[in-house]
Amino acid sequence: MGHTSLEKIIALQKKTSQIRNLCILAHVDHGKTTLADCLVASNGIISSRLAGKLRYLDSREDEQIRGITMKSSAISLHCTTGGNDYLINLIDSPGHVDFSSEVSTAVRLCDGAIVVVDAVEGVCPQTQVVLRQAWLENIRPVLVINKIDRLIVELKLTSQEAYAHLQKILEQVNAVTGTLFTSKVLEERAEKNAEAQSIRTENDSGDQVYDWSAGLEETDDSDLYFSPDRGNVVFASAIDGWGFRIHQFAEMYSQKMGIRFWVLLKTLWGDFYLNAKAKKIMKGAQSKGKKPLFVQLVLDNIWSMYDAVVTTRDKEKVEKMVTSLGIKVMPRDLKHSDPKVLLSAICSQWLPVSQAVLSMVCEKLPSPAEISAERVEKLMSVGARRFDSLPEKTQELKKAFLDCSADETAPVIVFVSKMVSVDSKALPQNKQRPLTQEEISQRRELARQRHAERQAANQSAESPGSADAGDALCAQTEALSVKTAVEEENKEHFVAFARVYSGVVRKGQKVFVLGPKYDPSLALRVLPEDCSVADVLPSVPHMACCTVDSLYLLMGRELEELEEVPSGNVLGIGGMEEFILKSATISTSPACPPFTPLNFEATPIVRVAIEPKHPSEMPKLVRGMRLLNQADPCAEVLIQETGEHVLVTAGEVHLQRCLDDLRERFAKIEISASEPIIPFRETVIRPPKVDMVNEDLGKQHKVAVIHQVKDEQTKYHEGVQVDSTGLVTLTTSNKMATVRVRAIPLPEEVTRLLEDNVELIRTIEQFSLLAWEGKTLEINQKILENIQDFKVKLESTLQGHKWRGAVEHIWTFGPRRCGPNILLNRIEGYRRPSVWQCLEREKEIEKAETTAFRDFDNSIVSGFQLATLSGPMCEEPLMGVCFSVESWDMMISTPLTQQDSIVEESHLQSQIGEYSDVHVSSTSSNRSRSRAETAGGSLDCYGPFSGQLIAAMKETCRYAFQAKPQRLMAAMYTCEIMATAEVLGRVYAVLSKREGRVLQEEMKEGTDMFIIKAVLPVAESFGFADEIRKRTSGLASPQLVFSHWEVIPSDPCWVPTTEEEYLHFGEKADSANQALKYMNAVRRRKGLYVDEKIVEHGEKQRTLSKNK
Ligand SMILES: Nc1nc2c(ncn2[C@@H]2O[C@H](COP(=O)(O)OP(=O)(O)OP(=O)(O)O)[C@@H](O)[C@H]2O)c(=O)[nH]1
Ligand SMILES: [Mg+2]
Repeated sequence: MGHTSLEKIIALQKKTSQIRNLCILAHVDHGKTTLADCLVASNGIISSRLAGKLRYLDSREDEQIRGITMKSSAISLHCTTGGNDYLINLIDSPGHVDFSSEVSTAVRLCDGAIVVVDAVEGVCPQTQVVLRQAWLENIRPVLVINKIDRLIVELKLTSQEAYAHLQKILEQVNAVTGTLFTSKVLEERAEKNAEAQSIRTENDSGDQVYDWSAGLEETDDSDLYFSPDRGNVVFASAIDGWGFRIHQFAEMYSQKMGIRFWVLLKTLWGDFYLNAKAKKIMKGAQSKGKKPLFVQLVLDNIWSMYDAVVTTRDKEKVEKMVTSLGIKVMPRDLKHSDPKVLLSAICSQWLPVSQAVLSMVCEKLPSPAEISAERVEKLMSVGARRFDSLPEKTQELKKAFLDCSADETAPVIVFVSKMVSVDSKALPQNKQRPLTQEEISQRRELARQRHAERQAANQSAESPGSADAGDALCAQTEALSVKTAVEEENKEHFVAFARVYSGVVRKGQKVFVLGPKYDPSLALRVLPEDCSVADVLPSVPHMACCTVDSLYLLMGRELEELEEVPSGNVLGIGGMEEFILKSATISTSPACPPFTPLNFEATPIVRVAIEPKHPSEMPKLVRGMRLLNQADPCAEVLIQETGEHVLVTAGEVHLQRCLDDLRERFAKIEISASEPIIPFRETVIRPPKVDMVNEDLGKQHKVAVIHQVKDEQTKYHEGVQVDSTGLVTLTTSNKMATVRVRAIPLPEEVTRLLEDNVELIRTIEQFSLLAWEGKTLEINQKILENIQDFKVKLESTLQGHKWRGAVEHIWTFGPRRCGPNILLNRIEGYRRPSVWQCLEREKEIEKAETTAFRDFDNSIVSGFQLATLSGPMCEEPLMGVCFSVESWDMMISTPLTQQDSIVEESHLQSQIGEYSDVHVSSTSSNRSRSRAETAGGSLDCYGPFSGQLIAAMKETCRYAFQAKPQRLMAAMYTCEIMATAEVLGRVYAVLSKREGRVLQEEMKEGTDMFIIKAVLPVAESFGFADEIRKRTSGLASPQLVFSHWEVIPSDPCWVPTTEEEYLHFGEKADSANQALKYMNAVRRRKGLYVDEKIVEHGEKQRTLSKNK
């Protein structure tokens, strides 16, 4: 097929029903980019001989060198199937975990996905992740089982074995989708049941039995599963250029054998065989030991082709096959020394993979116009907000989404999922276009004229001097223009990677750019009714007006300029870098809500501090980092309090790419990056029952430890008391308030629960904060149920005497009001609105008690937030700690007795002198007095009272923390390593050297591979993948995914105390203490005091042997 013209694509862009927006998703290295190559080659953009070798969409140099994709890139293709023309907007995504955020940005813009699975490796961790991502975005997947050639050439399976193997893979993939589907149906079912129950409970008190499976039976799942007879599975070998659906074979054999097409289609995949005598298709191939139809009619053909071409290289047989298939093969391919060349020359004509995949895509994936109402609501309702709580005008836009109309009147809605930085050279306006025939002849004419003039001038040879001067002038102006061109080139250009959901975007059009935090209800209140972008408008937070500079068609490595793009298409928008940081919504209507944030699967966890080699280049670095932040969906750039510039990335490979980008593209300076900064968490645990040599610890010993703590503490602060149970009492500097706090370790399940529900906690806290101001937040019913669920789970895990009623008494969570630590209100008599008040909407929300305590409630919360943000061990955040406030007293002054009044200034009188302790349960008159006077207290020499309270609370928490056995927690990765039996030992050696722990080892069915699941501390992970690859000669390559935090068992503050411990560890106990090592490393990095002895013995060193 020839190169598709731009005009053709522009024409197709207008036919919404003939557009398919799709992405290719898979585990790393399963052949996405190779498959994309085949599809690209079908449009004549690259030669079909190079398809699979070029990896055209991997346009970055490092992508080519490393052989992995690092960013998603789009290309528009044209295809014809079933007599219709289609426009395919294809996005190739990376499979490496470090770049999974790029997958999220791609999936958002699509309606369908091609999921590629390697026929040998089967379903891998990332395959599951991408299937889940596709599911979460409500896009429809189709399956390509790739690399089938490996089954023949590498594993040397027979066609029958291969069939069994393929069946297993299909089952695995369907099992993953099945789990996603059932969990969703059950959820919906539960929702319905809950509604029904609330109605029923009013008139019926009998026991209800709910049939949970009922939902599954009712719901139609036929579209969901992959099955060759439904036409959503392609079997392929992208590298050899072939691929097919069973449709193709069914068609072929129905003509050949005279069996009806649909009968063949239903029986080609499955337990059916051909009874040659009876000329019938029968069931039960397996039990009767017959060859299934799929093996006989499909696989055997392919197997014998490979056998003839690759294995036996039987020329005659090949020629026979070629003629029987009616294919033309060039003589140079026939003679080529590499049989693979001949093979792909034959196969790509016999069963072209591009045709199989493209026809499946056009048939099975929805067009943009078929967007479901459910997906629209999901895209429009941000976080916890209920769709029907959005302003009316916003809800009306749902129709525009569903219509997907390209009418003049339709509002423009565009979503930008990421910003791509492009070289200015790649922009179409700066590119040299191939000249048309006319232009070429024009230029030739001009050159001829010029030449003739010059010759005429030379001949007359009047004044050679003046001609020189003219030349010099020319050279000068040329140099000038070159300079400006260079400057222009250095400027970084960003193109927004986007999709139009409604309306038509035009060049020069004015639009609103809405940031992710934009609130349409707020804007609609501020803006005049029916305003448009062209009007002069008051400023609204997170909204900007701008003009669309340029529109591009994304063509892999190239961009083509467009004048307008109608609804349903993927496009690039230029000139938005000033307005959009990473993602945004563009619309002509201010009622448009920002789209829900992208689902990012990867947690950025690897941090490094960055410095320019030459300090004077700091401004360039700052600018470079800003650009990097904009260009990468997942990288984070921070400036720490210490002034360090910190880059946070998803993993080692991602880090490397970001550093390369900074060096070569964004900052263009030499930079040096620190060793990765490894995050830790600090926690407390229950007092251990045994000591380091596994001896039982007596009570006495524990007391000794606590006394030790107490001794240390009294050195730091005079107002601190620690009792033997770890209850810390601290009084503010002005002696006006005293708090008593105890730190309690949270059970592990609770910590996990808190971590998993960060979003819910955020919503809960947001509700409480708004309620404090007297406002309410409309929360989605489903989220309310989740909150209720979360509460019930917390109650069931916080069991036992110590935790009685704890859930009701939760004051807040921290740090940042959503972390995995809890502040408990155990103050007798102090009642504050519960954090769960969002659940008690129907009941009247308790009126907040207006007392002094209420006024300073916030200070206690802030103190707790600060304490949990950085712990006393090495200023890392806390995790899994509960701070229980046992009492909180505020002292107020009573009028001074005469004999004590020596103070001149009257307003000071109220603060110095006799204080009486007013407990919380004091009378109301006392309370009001305390309010007035504590407010007066803000004038004392210790600074504002609320500030003192914050500091006091923070210190109390820190001491309370230190009064318990403290531990560090390390971040852990999980990894799955696939390795053959020979290299298994080496993989284990590397794992154990790096303190990894193997969780599971199993044999992959049908292969000789082992899958090892292991956990590994992040701190030990740098260089791990490389080391494994080296030690196993590249046979195993792990991917590391952040999984959880784990307590490091050794105590960093441990010193030997018992006799046995002295015996075992020696007086200094300087044998390796992993936790201490980590802690000191962090402290050193942060410039904190490190308790290390540099000189152990002051006396002069003796050389023992000589002195003897
Ligand atoms: N034997 C065989 N190898 C293949 C096939 N398709 C791709 N490969 C090889 O698999 C490797 C990975 O291919 P890519 O296309 O880069 O894989 P990818 O899925 O794009 O990888 P990422 O983008 O990094 O996730 C390359 O070495 C390809 O040559 C196939 O059908 N058969
Ligand atoms: Mg790739």
